[in-house]
Amino acid sequence: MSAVQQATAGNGHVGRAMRRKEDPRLITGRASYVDDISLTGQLWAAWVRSPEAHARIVSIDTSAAKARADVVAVYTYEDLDMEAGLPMAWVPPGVEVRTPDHWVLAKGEVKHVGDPVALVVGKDRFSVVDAAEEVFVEYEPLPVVTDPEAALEEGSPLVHEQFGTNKVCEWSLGGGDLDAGFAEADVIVERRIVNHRIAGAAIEPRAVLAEFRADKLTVWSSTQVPHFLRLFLSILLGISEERVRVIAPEVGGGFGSKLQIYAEEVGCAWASRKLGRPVKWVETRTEGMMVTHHGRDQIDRVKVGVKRDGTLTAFHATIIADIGAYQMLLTPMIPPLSAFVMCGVYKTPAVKTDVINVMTNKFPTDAIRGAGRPEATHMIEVAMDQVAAELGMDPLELRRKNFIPPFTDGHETPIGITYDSGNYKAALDKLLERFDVGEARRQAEELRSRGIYRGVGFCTYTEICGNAPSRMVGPSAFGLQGGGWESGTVRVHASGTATLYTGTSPHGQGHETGFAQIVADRLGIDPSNVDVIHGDTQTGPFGLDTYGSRSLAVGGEAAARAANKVADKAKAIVAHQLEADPSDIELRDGKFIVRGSPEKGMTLAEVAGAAYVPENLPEGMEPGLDEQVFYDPENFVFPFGAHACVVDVDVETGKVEVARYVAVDDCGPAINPMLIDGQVHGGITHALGQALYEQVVYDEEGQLVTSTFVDYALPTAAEMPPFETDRTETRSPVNSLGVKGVGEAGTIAASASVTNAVIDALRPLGIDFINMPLTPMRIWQAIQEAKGRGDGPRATEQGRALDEHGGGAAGSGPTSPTEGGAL
Ligand code: MCN
Repeated sequence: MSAVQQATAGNGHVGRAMRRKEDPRLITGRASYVDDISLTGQLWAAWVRSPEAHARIVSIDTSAAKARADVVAVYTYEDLDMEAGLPMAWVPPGVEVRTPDHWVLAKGEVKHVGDPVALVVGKDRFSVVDAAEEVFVEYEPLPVVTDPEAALEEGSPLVHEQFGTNKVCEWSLGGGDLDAGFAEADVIVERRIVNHRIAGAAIEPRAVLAEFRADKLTVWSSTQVPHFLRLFLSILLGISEERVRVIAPEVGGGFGSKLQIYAEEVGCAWASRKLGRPVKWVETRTEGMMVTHHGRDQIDRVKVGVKRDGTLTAFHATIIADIGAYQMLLTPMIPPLSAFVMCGVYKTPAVKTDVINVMTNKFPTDAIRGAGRPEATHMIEVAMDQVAAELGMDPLELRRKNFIPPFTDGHETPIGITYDSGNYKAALDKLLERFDVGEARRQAEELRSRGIYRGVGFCTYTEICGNAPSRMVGPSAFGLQGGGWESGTVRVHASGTATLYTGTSPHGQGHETGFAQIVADRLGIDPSNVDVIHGDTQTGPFGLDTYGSRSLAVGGEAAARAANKVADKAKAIVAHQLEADPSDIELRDGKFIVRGSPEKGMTLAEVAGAAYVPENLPEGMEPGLDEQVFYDPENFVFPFGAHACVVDVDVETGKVEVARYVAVDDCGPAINPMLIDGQVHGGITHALGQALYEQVVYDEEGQLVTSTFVDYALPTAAEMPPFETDRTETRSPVNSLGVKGVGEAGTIAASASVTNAVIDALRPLGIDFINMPLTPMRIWQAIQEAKGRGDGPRATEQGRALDEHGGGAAGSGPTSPTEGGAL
């Protein structure tokens, strides 16, 4: 029986748009976040943070703070008895990565605004903050560098003097003959594409509560990676791993920003052991903007070679990544992740990515939703529209001409990455069934005659997720100091209900529902009778947590395999009890039956009864109904899709409104279409937020300008258009579920489609290219500059090529105060 048949044979829960099991407690306020937990004798932590972006610490006077009755202790670097600083987990073979020490409290110098200088622990949440203000630090300011290109220049201020350079490392991945590809090209298009710095901005701020009691450390943290955190707490604090327990209770979003080992987590655990009392810290929003890792921040140069007929011949991307002042868990590894999908969905014969990681006096970057793939897709897909305009070709025609033809069992790209399965044409065809591009273009023309500048943009993408095959990412291959497997344990209780322990750690994705559907179908029970336990290192086996849209393709598959093992044992028990052959037992309508005799069968409850009251089990069979699987995939999975965006640009104010957004994504067979829709909605919102509103801005002195949600313009539901979503379903050959990830897909596709739409709207005004963020100010300035050049409204080549195409309805968007960078 195939995996699909097996999945549906139970009760057909897989594929159903079931409502999320976790939602009732979340929406009725009964869920428990870290800040909801308090312990007897609990103390509070506050951090004294550097107001300077780069300075030598001349002196720290803690006496006034220590003298306060409400303060229990004040610590500086000298008090820390830790052998090592915060971890960085990427050591690529053959590449030197300059990695500075990154202590929990600054040692001698501060390197960015917010660098922690002292830790104050006291009795009360608020007075400890007052006490932190009574720690007096004298700084000797040092020269600051915030521009990554300037940081690479000879004579630039150095973030870490000892390296003699701000360059962290150079890393490349390519394949095919790039020189020949460009020599063969009739047209070469080059663009400097800025992918600006953004924040994760989860609604629940980070929080940690640490308790060291009876030689055991328990840490509650708002983290995506409880298993990693336990390992590193054990290493950094020298506490044997079995005596460290990390619990990620309810986590209110992470978007990559909680895939980290933070100073505050290690510092609170350390202080709790030192003081013998629980220590708690809850981030303020300003701290969140300042010292929770950022993402993107790249200057990308793309060079595309193409023949006059639209055949791509070569693609070269050079990434200058501003990774900030230190290297956190995966910081220098994120820009290289772009390289894995730099071929996009196209047959381009020669593709190369060169990455230069650069340090500046800003907070470090690391994984934010998509982590490298939104940047790559933005480069490729914005460049495709630029190429189309240069050739006077319909951008969709250009894409179709270069699509990799459909494949079901592997396509090797010139860079040596093998995509699992793909049908890019089918996704685009489905998009165009829902989105009448001719009509959209006609409407745009008509609106333009009334002074409304409407643009239509597309993105066809693939991405890489489901990380990861350990042999492909591990220490001797890509250099990640870890594996990519996942664990799943299915425990059937005596009454016939089940618990799944998963090593993934969801923080909004809905695993409790989707994973329950998978297990339920394999055991013939209802998903409401499958409890999914996650985020507690003590309850289940070691796991590798949630990020990189890996959970379903790796953790869901582990759960499925564990449930299959339970089902196999159940079948053996049923066969024995009913005197049939195990191969004749099948699961149908919630019962393990003898094939052809539906009246002869046992429910899971009956099987569990037999397994736990083992007077009649097959010879040699152990009692119990409990199975565990560690699953390491053979390959990554490569979701894909096609998105269309319609925008209206107000040329008087520069404000962009997204009028329509249509997304067709392919993440293999849906486990739960409602979960997928939620993920796609959130993902698109994330990218529209980056493209139109959000930007982390530092001034030239390295001061953070955007430290609140007043300055950092996070979109709300009110700014988003109604999303129209659809799917194609192309099975992945990698796992038995056939599934691919979807948690980041929307974010990966949407910044390019909206940028292309805005450029399409602005072309008649003489603007052929503009970088994100597409804020009113930036667009207005571009329009004024075009006017200054004397570029009046005009029909572009691209406009003419698309004359037969057309539009949608109107939406809305906020103005954003954030600006920065040149066009
Ligand atoms: N799914 C499905 N059928 C498929 C594919 C996926 O039903 N064929 C469901 C899965 O069962 C799961 C959800 O879609 O419930 C996402 O699955 P997957 O793509 O495996 O992604 P992960 O669960 O690993 O989530 C990680 C991903 C990342 S990397 C970021 S960042 C992100 C995201 O998910 N952060 C989020 N989605 C988020 N959603 C919320 N609410 N909050 C965040 O912080």
